Amino acid sequence: MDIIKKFSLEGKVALVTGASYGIGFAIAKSYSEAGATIVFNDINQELVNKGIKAYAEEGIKAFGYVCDVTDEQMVNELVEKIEKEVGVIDILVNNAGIIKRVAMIDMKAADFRKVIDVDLNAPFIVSKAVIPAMIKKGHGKIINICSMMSELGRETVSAYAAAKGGLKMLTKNIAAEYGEYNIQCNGIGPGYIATPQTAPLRTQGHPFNNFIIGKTPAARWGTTEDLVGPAVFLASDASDFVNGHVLYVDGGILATLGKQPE
Ligand code: NAP
Ligand code: GCO
Repeated sequence: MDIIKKFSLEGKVALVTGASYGIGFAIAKSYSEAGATIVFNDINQELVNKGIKAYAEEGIKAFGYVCDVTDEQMVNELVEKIEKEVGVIDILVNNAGIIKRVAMIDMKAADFRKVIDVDLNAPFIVSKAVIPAMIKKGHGKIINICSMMSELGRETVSAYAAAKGGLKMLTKNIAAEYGEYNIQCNGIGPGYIATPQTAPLRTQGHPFNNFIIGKTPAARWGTTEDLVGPAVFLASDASDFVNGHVLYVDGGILATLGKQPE
C-alpha cells in the first residue's frame, strides 16, 4: 500500500462527539477531507442544526444527532441509529468535554461530578457502545481527547485534571483489553488551543495569556489546525500498531520547566 493511502479514511464512518465547533469540528472536517463520512452530536437540535450548516459551508454532508453523551440510553440509541442510517462506526473521537474553573475547596461536589461525568464517564459510555460492532467488523479506532491536565495540575481545574488523568488511563485500558480485536485506542493531548473553551484565558491582559505563550516553546497558543494531522494519523491505517499512546500536541509545553524570567 503506498504511504499516502495509509493515511486515507476512505469508506470509514467517523463519530466525533461534541463536534458542532471547536476542536471536534476541526478534526471532523479533516476526517472528511481524508475520505470519511462524518457523524457528530450535540446536546440540542439548535446546535446540531448549527453544526450541520457549518459543515455544509465547508462542502461536507455531515450527519448530526441530538445526544447528551452522559446519558447511556441516549448514547445506545444514537449508536443504533447511526448504524442503521449511516453505517457501523469505524472511528470514534471522544471529544465532547467541559471545564469548570474554580478553587477546589470552593467547588460544589455536584459541579465536580458534572465535569467527571462529561469528560470521563461519557468516553466510557460511548466507547462501550461502539466497541462490540468494531469487534464484529474486525477493526476500530478510538481517539480520546486528553489534555495537558492528563499529566499536570494547576489551580482551579481539579475536576478537569482528575477527569483527563482518568481518561489517559481509560485510553490505556481500552488498548489493553481490545487490542487483540484490531482496535487501537489512543489519546491526543492538546496543549493550549484557541477555542471557545479557552477564550476566557485569552482576553487581552489576562495574566494566563502571556504565561502560556511564555511556557510554550512554540511561543504561541495552538490552533485547531495544529491537531488535525495527528488526529488523521491516529484514525488511519498508518497507526495500526500504535496503541494506548497519548500523543501530546502542545508546542513543547511538557518538554520544558519553562524559561527563567529575564
Ligand atoms: P468547546 O469549544 O467547549 O467544545 C466542547 C464541545 O463539547 C461543544 O460542542 C459542546 O457542546 C460539547 N459538549 C459538552 N458537553 C456535552 C455533552 N454532555 N454531550 C454532548 N456534547 C457536549 O471545547 P474545545 O476547546 O473544542 O475542546 C474539545 C475537547 O478538547 C474537550 O474534551 C476539551 O477538554 C479538550 N481540550 C481542549 C483544549 C483547549 O485548549 N481548547 C486543550 C486540551 C483538551 P455544547 O455547545 O452543547 O456545549
Ligand atoms: C485551563 C485550560 C486547559 C486547556 C487544556 C490544556 O484552564 O488550564 O482550559 O485545561 O483546556 O486542557 O491541555
